[in-house]
Amino acid sequence: MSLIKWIDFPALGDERGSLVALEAEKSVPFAIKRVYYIFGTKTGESRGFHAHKKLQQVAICITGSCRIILDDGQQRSEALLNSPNKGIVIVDLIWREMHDFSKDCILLVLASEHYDESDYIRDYNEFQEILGN
Ligand code: T46
Repeated sequence: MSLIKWIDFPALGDERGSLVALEAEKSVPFAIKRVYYIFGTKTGESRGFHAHKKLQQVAICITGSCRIILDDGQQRSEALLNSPNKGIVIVDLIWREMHDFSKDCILLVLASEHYDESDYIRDYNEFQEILGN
């Protein structure tokens, strides 16, 4: 089964253009404690390569595109993020990698916890050990 779980955010469009609303504990399935965005990623650079012990996130590519790989230690799934109307849910203990950022990519991320470096698992072997694999 794919690890990719999408959330559709309807565009509230009218003749002026589009608007998307992100509501904590409604369309976003947790209370949002932090928002960050990744932009200006250089051509050929990849990001991520870590998992989190306890963090829920929703990532939305509001402009441009990038490819994301999610890995639960048993299987890997991949998705193209290229729509401001679609978010991908990333739960605890999922290894993530982001590749192929377009020049104009802005990746917006909503997070359930404040930034905490001790929550990161940045070594893939340690990730597998934590999972008991
Ligand atoms: C994730 C993926 C999708 C902070 O100081 N505060 C923050 O809230 C964040 C997210 C990062 N930082 C610092 C830590 C590093 O010195 O910013 C620097 C770059 O972070 P990192 O190398 O972790 O960036 P990515 O793109 O590899 O990963 C980020 C998130 O950190 C991570 O939680 O799931 O995006």
